[in-house]
Amino acid sequence: MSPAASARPTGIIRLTVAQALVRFLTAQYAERDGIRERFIPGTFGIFGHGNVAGLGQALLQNAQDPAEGEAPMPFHMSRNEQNMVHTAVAYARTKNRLQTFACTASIGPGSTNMITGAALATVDRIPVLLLPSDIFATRTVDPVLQQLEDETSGDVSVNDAFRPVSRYFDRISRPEQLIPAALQAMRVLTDPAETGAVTLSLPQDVQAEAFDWPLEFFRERTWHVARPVPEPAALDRAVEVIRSAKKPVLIAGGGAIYSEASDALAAFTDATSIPVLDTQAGKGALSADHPLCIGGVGSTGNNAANTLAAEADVVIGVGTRYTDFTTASHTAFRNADVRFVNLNVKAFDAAKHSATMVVTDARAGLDALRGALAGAPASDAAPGATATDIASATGYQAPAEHAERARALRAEWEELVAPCFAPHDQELPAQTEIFGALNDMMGDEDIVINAAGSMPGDLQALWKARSPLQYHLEYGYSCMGYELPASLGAKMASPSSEVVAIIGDGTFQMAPQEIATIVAERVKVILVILQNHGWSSIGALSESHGSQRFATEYRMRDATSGLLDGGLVPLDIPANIRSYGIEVQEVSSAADFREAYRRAAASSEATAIVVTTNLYGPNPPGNSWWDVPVSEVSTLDSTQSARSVYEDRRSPQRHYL
Ligand SMILES: Cc1ncc(C[n+]2csc(CCOP(=O)(O)OP(=O)(O)O)c2C)c(N)n1
Ligand SMILES: [Mg+2]
Repeated sequence: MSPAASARPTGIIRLTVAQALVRFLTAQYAERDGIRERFIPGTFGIFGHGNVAGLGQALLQNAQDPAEGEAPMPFHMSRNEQNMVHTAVAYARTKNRLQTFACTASIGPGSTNMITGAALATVDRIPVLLLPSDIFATRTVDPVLQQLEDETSGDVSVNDAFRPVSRYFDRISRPEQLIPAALQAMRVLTDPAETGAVTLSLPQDVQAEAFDWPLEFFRERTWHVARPVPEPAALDRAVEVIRSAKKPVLIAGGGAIYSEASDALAAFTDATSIPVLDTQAGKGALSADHPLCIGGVGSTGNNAANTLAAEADVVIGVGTRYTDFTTASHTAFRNADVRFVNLNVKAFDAAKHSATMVVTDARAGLDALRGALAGAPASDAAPGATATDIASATGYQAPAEHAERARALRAEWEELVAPCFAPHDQELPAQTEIFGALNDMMGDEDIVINAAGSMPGDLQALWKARSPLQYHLEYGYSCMGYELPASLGAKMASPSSEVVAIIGDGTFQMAPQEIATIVAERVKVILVILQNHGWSSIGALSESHGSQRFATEYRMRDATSGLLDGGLVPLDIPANIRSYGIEVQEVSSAADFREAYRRAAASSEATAIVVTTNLYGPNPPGNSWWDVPVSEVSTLDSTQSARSVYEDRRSPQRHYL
């Protein structure tokens, strides 16, 4: 140990801010249900002049000459700052938010590259600790390389752009500010209601500045991740609404998964026979094998779930934010008298749609609600209760015909979509055939990752998730480029799972470079790239909205038309992937894909499968809608007719008051 870092008898240690931060982070633990883990077991980063001699030095010192008792802080080099945040998010999500990574970036573009990742984490309610570097606190040398100067305010830097996308933001302008900031950062990261991106902005001079720190700052700390229980009165109100329901549904969102509520949800469903619909984040909370797991609801949902949603008189939302995809842009719930009961750890979400709010951890809330619904309401115990009252006092169950109808609707849907998995009479496979093969071949504890394009819709409609781990769809921010770096994070979090990232060709072009990190880290993932030479999703959207698939295929600028409607752009994705040093299999049929997947699964190294698919699907049939406004006036016939369809489709749109 170097003399500079040795503890003084007075309980003071002299360290730089960066050294102190690293040491602090190595001593933070999160605990839930008696399981306690290092909260930040590693750091991802890219160095530049903003952090190389500050945090970079501190991480080196941690690796080479740690203080007595200081735990290691493994360091991982990334290739792009946005990607490293996505890796951290996927890791944290796979760990049900009980662990995450820190991400350090240089000042200016290195830091602002993390803003998209920060927004994604905050939208998805996933913890990630961001450590962007900032301009000199002393301002002596201003403007430093990459500094944006604000002539009206000396304390503004580009890092202020992190504020609206972070759940907690602090700029450490003096060393001692690190103490309250680091403690608050940990509080927010480990609070299920508040969590998201937490940003500690670190001026490059302050990172390297020394300070006498009280040793107590570095003692091991355990942050208890709360499972708030429902307030009894709120539970009573929820019970009253649910007891009146004749056609109830429950919507499971991501919160049900992060709180590990699957057993509680299955017990609740068994006790009440209330059909369970799911969101992109919540699929798998109840296993697809459960007879009352009806599947995806909303714009990309299935007809069975959407029919039940349309008829529902009571909707119980568990851990859902109710995005427009879940509500089909406020057209999913059509019963005039529909009421909502929302179980959510975050009051903000619990309050949505004028709901009867139950602010609670999903698991604790479902257990409490099941208990409360099983018992007799006080009124029924009153003397003189009728036989019907007494019968209803034996516990709430959805009417038998409702549960029966849910099962029948699900069977009907399964029959309707069966052809999606069968080889089509066309040259190239539909991507749904590939998804069918994957769903068949992947184990329950394997992980499929996707985020954007036409794939999330097809997956939401078709995928059968048999564990809460399996279906990893980032559909809060739906960020193209999440999938590939996310596969690294998910695999690091769950090494025994086969991790498959499904990546559109457009998406691939957003973030291919992280393959280099996957290779360097020797992490085995399977990349499945669906090559359809364009944006199938946006093309279909464009066509259905009167814009004729304008500029949604990757084509050369044509010399005659002057438009991007020439031949296909000769991008060789397999060659591109091979250049990173990994093996690629190229296939163009579902049968060959199965063979390729078997080989990829058997390999001990990361490999890719590039599948050429049909840009035009076909996609699963669906009866739902998504609000994407069409131009109100236009000289184009296609737009005018799309506008009249639009007006018709949005007519059922309503507030739930
Ligand atoms: C970062 C980002 N930019 C833009 C979009 C809008 N967008 C959604 S899907 C899509 C096209 C995706 O293309 P591809 O990955 O090839 O998938 P496909 O639509 O062909 O299935 C675009 C541009 C987005 N979701 N994320
Ligand atoms: Mg594509």
